[in-house]
Amino acid sequence: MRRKIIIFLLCLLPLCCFAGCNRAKEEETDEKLIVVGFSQVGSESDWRLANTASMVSALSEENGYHLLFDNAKQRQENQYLAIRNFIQQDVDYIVIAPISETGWESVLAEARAAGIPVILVDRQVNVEDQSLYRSWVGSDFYREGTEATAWIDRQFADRPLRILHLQGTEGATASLMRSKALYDAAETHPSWQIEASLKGDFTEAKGYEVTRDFLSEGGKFDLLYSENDNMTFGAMQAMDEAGITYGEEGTVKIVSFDCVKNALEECLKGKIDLCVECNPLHGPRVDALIKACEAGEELPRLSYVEEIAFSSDTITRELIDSRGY
Ligand code: GZL
Repeated sequence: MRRKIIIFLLCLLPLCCFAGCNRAKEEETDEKLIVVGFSQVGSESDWRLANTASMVSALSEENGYHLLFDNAKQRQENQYLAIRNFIQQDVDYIVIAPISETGWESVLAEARAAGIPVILVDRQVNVEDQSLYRSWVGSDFYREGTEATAWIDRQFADRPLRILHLQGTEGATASLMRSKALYDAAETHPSWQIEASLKGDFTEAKGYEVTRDFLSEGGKFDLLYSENDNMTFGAMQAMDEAGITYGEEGTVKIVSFDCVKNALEECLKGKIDLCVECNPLHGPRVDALIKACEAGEELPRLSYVEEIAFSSDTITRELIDSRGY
């Protein structure tokens, strides 16, 4: 019996070696892949979908990555869970699109204690200890806001102006800064009256609901300042239902942020008067930051993406067709 067992085992030997080599080869191949855990805010807007697509495309196996992706569904506690899971899996890098600025000290300290570099994209985090993350790439949201208020000033100067303000997710840098730009401009334009600042959470559904309720309570406004395109789409539906016209020929002017494709189409139709771009294509920048880190280079603390604005008289079909999102 022993002899048979030995012969049987000898027959298995090449298979084990192959499997072992094969495993070693896989490990060797896997060793070449940089493992990245990415905690994404959610899928609340067209902008977010474009941001996710850019990150997934850049952090691909072809580019040398093994990506672990988590969608937090707009809940910060889900981001905490995902990051701790990435730490347990001992990933090489953690990338976070933080839903809001506060509440990050503990989980970022855990990543640092585990020796895992953290890169932030899009919104920022408000932490004393700057060593809790290596680098951030995103937009200058306050500049986006001043781009919008400068346009409003050119259109209305010091004429009386009633503004309806739709705010994005509470505590998100994009909302905090776009709101601050509006409030600062209203300070220097006494004839501008912010009728209400309503919380739309960057979603179309909420943008519709809060605008519909404002109108049904007799609210009036001459300009909609909406902190993202999806809330704008919701507000447009509420205005349609209330028989309120908007855009170039309408009674209400619309200023919107993001410049997602559907918003630029509405701008081309003259329905949205100003679209302020917020560039979601962070993937290639994060890829470059990680590769620089791998090469032992010092990372820039902040990297701002380039952005512009389009009005209904500057947008063209060619521009829309030429854009990456
Ligand atoms: C901006 C980003 C915002 C977008 C919204 O960088 O944080 O979140 O403006 C998205 O569309 O939901």
